[in-house]
Amino acid sequence: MNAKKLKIYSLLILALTFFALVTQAEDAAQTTPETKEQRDARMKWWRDARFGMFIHWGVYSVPAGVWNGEESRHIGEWLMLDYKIPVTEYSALTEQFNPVDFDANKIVKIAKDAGMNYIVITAKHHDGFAMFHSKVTPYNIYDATPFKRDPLAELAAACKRQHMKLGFYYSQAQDWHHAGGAAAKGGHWDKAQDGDMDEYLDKVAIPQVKEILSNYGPVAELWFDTPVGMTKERAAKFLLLFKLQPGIIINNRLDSAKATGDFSTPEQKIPETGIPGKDWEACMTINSTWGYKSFDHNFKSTKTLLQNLIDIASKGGNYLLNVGPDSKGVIPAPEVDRLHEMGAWLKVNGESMYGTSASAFAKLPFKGRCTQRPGKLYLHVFEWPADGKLLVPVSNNVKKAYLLAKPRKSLKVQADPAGKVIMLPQTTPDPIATVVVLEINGPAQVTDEGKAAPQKDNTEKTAKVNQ
Ligand code: JFZ
Repeated sequence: MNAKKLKIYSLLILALTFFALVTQAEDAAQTTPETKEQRDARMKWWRDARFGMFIHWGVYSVPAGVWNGEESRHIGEWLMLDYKIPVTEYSALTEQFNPVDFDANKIVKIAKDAGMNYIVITAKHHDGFAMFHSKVTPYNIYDATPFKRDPLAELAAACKRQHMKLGFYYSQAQDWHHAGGAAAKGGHWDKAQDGDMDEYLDKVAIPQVKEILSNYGPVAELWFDTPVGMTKERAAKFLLLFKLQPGIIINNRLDSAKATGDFSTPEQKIPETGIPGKDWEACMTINSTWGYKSFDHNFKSTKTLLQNLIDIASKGGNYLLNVGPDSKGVIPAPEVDRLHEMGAWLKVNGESMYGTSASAFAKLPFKGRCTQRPGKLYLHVFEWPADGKLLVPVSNNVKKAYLLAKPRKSLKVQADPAGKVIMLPQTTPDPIATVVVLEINGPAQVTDEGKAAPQKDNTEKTAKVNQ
């Protein structure tokens, strides 16, 4: 062997060893389970964030819930399935979809103003229409509409500029446009939809998820949905993509067993006692639809929305509140107004929401909720007590008490066998929720008044039996 050959061989061996080491490291990265500390670090921003904006926006904003002159009673984004609209007929709506008033900076500002800390937008819903410039299929907002812009790219840029976290909703299994996509409730209604689901996943869903994880900067959260037919094997192919976004947070709707993901997704409801030991995010509509419906004016009041947020926070969850931009790309004014009012409350009272943990109490002797952080209890009073006294069921030593809106004015506190009684000002400071802060020493020592209802029912039953 001459010197030149030797050099080539040793270089080759060196290269092979390097390659082997790299692949080994990659395998290890995939298989090593995350430690609790690593998971806590990854989830930190999300747990602190508390409040996010869900955006359901797609070509369904054009018909806006109306088909053949009939007003759909179901959610707007399901119009294609509800009316079994043929694929070509529905696709033709794209010609009318020209959301020229879409302003990503404005939307991010609305979210910021509302006190929201992240945005999750539909990258593709069940109608199969991609709201981004996809190279995978021409059925996307850039190629198939006169708009010729990529709203997700614009939103990603605006989020970066305004320091807002951005996540994407992607309907991975249900797709009523592409062959092989699944359809819930009765299955396909158009031959164009028939095909092999695995082929659909390999050729459409997986490559598109790869696109949204590759081309839009940091992706904070991925929100999968309706995992029809999503076996463990099929879900596993998606899991491989997540290494494109280290730190990404995934909801629990990727596989049909809900075996993967970081958080649970109660929808349109707040679990009675939260979901103990789990991270969760309640997603809710602001009126009665996710996707825009021109005639849905059933907007929840600011009071309901804020009390929902407080209720969720008191149970340790996040609130993902939905807005539905119209076919011009604009969030309807009544929705913006409500978000603005929520933001005004949060500007004063945000300390009682962001980064706090669930209530110290199983029940409260007043109408309201509680959140806490070390050394502080936040009492959210929904109904101002007529006698001006607020009983907080703790036996701790109290450092001070005050309204979060007026931190410099201390309130008097009296000891009581049932806890501590805070003397409130006579007039109701905030008709929606007044936050009273009680600073205490050490963790809350809860009195019976704040513990789960004693077996009152049982006693009554026993009493009856004894009679
Ligand atoms: C899904 C979608 O079908 C709907 O259009 C919307 O995007 C919503 C956020 O999610 O609907 C669901 C999904 C899950 C349940 C109910 C409706 N669920 O688990 O009860």
